[in-house]
Amino acid sequence: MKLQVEKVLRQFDGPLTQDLVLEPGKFGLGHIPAKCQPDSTTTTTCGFCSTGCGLTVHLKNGEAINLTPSSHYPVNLGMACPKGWEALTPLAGPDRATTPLWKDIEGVRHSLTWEAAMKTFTSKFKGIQAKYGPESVAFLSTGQIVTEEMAFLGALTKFGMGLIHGDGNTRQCMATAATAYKESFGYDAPPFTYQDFEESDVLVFIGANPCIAHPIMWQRVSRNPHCPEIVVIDPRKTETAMAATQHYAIRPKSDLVLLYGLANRLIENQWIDRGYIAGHTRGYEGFVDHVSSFDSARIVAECDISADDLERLARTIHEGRRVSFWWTMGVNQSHEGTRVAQAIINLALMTGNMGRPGTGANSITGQCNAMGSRLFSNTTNLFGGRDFRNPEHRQVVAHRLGIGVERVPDRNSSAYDQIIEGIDQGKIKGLWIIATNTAHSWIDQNRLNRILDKLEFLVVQDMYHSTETASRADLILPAAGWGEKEGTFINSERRIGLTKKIARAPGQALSDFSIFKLVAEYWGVGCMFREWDSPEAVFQIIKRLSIGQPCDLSGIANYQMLDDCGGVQWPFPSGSQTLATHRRLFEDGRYYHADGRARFVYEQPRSSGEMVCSEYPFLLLTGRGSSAQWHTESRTGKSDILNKLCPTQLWIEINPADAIRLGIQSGQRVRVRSRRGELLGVAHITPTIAAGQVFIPMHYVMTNRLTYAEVDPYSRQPSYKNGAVRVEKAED
Ligand SMILES: Nc1nc2c(c(=O)[nH]1)N[C@H]1C(S)=C(S)[C@@H](COP(=O)(O)OP(=O)(O)OC[C@H]3O[C@@H](n4cnc5c(=O)[nH]c(N)nc54)[C@H](O)[C@@H]3O)O[C@H]1N2
Ligand SMILES: Nc1nc2c(c(=O)[nH]1)N[C@H]1C(S)=C(S)[C@@H](COP(=O)(O)OP(=O)(O)OC[C@H]3O[C@@H](n4cnc5c(=O)[nH]c(N)nc54)[C@H](O)[C@@H]3O)O[C@H]1N2
Ligand code: SF4
Ligand SMILES: [Mo]
Repeated sequence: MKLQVEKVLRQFDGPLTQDLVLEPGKFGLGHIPAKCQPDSTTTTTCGFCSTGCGLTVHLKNGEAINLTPSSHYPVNLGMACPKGWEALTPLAGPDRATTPLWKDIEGVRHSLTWEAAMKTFTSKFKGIQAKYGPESVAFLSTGQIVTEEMAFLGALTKFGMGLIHGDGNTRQCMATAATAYKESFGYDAPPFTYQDFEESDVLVFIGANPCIAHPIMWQRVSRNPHCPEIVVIDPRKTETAMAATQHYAIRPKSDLVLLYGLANRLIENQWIDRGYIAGHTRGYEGFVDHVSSFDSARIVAECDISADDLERLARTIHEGRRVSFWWTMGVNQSHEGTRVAQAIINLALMTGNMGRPGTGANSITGQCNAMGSRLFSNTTNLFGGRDFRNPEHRQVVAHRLGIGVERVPDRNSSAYDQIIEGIDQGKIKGLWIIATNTAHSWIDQNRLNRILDKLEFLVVQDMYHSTETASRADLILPAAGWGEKEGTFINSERRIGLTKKIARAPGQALSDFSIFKLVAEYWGVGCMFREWDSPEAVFQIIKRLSIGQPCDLSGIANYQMLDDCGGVQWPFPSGSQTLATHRRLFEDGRYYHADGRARFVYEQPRSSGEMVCSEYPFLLLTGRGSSAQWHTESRTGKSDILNKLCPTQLWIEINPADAIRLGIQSGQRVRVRSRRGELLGVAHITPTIAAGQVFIPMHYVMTNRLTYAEVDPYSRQPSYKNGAVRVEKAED
């Protein structure tokens, strides 16, 4: 063990050496050297959104000096959004964490060596576990590190350190879609390929604003040669809604009623595909009964849409030969999001819009590796989409990893919100946060911060020491970021893409992979991870874990193959004969339930726990503000160029009628209050937001002071796009 620790430290204590860069197969450095000649280029995959664009990296002396979009990558076909073009800039941020940092009792930070940091990490967490039990330490991770790192973290914590509870920020984002797919299809399987954007003749976007959040997917829509009908269902007249052919500005959170009403119209008009329903689904008769009470009058009353518009929408779906349904956070982030997602799936099933080009019930993912997190982070599912509670699944995983099956927990982790509650109740005392900025992005922030204060020991592993969460940490572990390490991401269309080391991390920052390796050694479980010696070695382990699962990717030989093929979509089991550039699921109409049939899943709509009232008369929507801003802005905020592409101050979108009533003018300071907190921002008066609603982008730290903490009961995903607020002119 000693030898291993020294090896890791020797490699990363201090700046990287040329030797190290050229030494293949060690901690993220394996793939570059052959191609990394001075003044050469290489390719990589973007580390912001789930589109997963290919980028061409221009290198000088082996280091990136510039980026351009790759013209041959099947995802983006030569295009990139501003974040992709600017992806190198955040690496040079002045607030990069360059050594481990320890906060003393006066709150003063001190640099530590890695060795001291690891000793502190293990002694503190082990001490907490000894005092309060193994479950008193938990972790929160991310959809933004490579799959190999996620898998390492999941195996290390759950099989090595004895943790039960660890969740990811994908809970804030994709949990609803994952839950919906599992129940409906029998597995968490987004079925589409990006070519479907170009092959549909009707595209229906529900709670999705791809012009801002997935601009290159939107570019693919723009390339559609079939003059498609583009339908947007979003309470706001977003950039995407403006570009659509039909926009339905429904009442927020009325989606479930609308979609059941739509299903009812399709049934009443006999605009359904009986053959598909009979051949490939189960539960249709009950669904027909269920939606029968959702008549037009009810839809008009509850959704703010006219009967004519409802009929037009139903007819558009009926007349489309290739209809695709796309949803994102306007659906997932809702108190009943799982059922809304399934209502979308039901529409695709009942109209036979599955498995053919240009069709599908398609959830667009968010972060660059949301799909990797869903399948291989070992948080909500056991590796490969398996179930912790299933003894056979535990046995398979233990066997393939060569560990005792008793090391595999037989319980699911608490979800993110339950981990936070666990801290509040004093059950969780130690928390390790990796690559997510909880203190900014979690819902009902003032309460969250009060709860985080109860922790005995908080470790934050981040690229920057200045994030809202890192600022609260007892120990900061400095992490290398995208571009400073290698591994794979899985994008929205299930494509596994390679990302490479094209820059050196500053100071003593280490890749998350190397940090996990160090933790394993210092925790005393290094011997369990001997085979986990480089990202590519872990990729081979992941392949092994995937065998026999729908996400089987064992046919991908190695990283070189990913590089040569422009990424590979799962499934790709070993022995696969051909590798098509674009593949969709369910072409044979067989789903992953034992009987091969998809399920109709439905339930009565419910009200949210917070409604507008006379004291808080506005409904608050939050979401992405601009294509130049990424989440909590720890990365994009470093770029002068990106900062010029968006307003610098928190802006509040208010309808003109409301503004007149409140005496507010554009550019004036406005105070927004909820039952949980308040913020100040600048009024942006625009008819794109309906009267009685306000929209505030999520990128500003104050936004989540206002949000109302309610989760979908099945996915436990927070409902970020709902809550009652009061708006008033702020005194100067
Ligand atoms: N530039 C940029 N791009 C990003 C990100 C980023 O931070 N910045 N983040 C990435 C991530 S992780 C994610 S998850 C995606 C999110 O991508 P999107 O989900 O497309 O973005 P949002 O703005 O969060 O929400 C989409 C829309 O939902 C609408 N909405 C709100 N409530 C309702 C409702 O009740 N019903 C319906 N039908 N619609 C509603 C909002 O008005 C909003 O326009 O973006 C990804 N891409
Ligand atoms: N009000 C409101 N809140 C929301 C949402 C909303 O729509 N409205 N959307 C939610 C959604 S969908 C999401 S996905 C979340 C996102 O919320 P977060 O995950 O909190 O947002 P990020 O800013 O992406 O945080 C990632 C952190 O990881 C760090 N980091 C980046 N790369 C690396 C790396 O390689 N290693 C390590 N160790 N650190 C790294 C970054 O510096 C940053 O601090 O926000 C959620 N919060
Ligand atoms: S669309 Fe997403 S993946 Fe493509 S360049 Fe922009 S941020 Fe990167
Ligand atoms: Mo997300």
